[in-house]
Amino acid sequence: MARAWLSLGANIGDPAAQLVQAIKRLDAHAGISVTRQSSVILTAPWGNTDQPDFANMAAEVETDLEPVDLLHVCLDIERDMGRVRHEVWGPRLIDIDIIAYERVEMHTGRLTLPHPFAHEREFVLGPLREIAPETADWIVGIRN
Ligand code: PH2
Ligand code: MG
Ligand code: MG
Repeated sequence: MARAWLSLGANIGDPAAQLVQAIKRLDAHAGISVTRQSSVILTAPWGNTDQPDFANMAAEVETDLEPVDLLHVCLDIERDMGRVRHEVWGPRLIDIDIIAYERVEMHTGRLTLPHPFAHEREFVLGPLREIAPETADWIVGIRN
């Protein structure tokens, strides 16, 4: 079993309900158990600022999936929940990003761990600190 930390975000539809739905779907997967959840916070959009505020949260999972397989489950859940990719950093029904997987450091075309921008995004670090402060510190430490 490995521990991993996810960041979830949504800013169209019913963002808080979509976060709940995404957590349920993650936990329903045979290879994933959601073990901790942060509170949900409302955050101003980062990147493309001309879009609605986001609801963001973090979750800790235990999983027997390898990082890339966990990524595919996250992308499948996004797609099943109706997400259509229009633009980078644009509005979204649901976004599920892997922030860290154990203390794995990797960089491939499909996945960079820890998440390449986590250390500069308070909407990721704030919720993560709530449930896994040592992981948040580790990310900030290796990226600075
Ligand atoms: N996600 C983005 C781009 N900008 N801003 C906030 N506040 N929260 C997000 O989750 C977010 C964002 C791309 O994934
Ligand atoms: Mg994202
Ligand atoms: Mg994403």
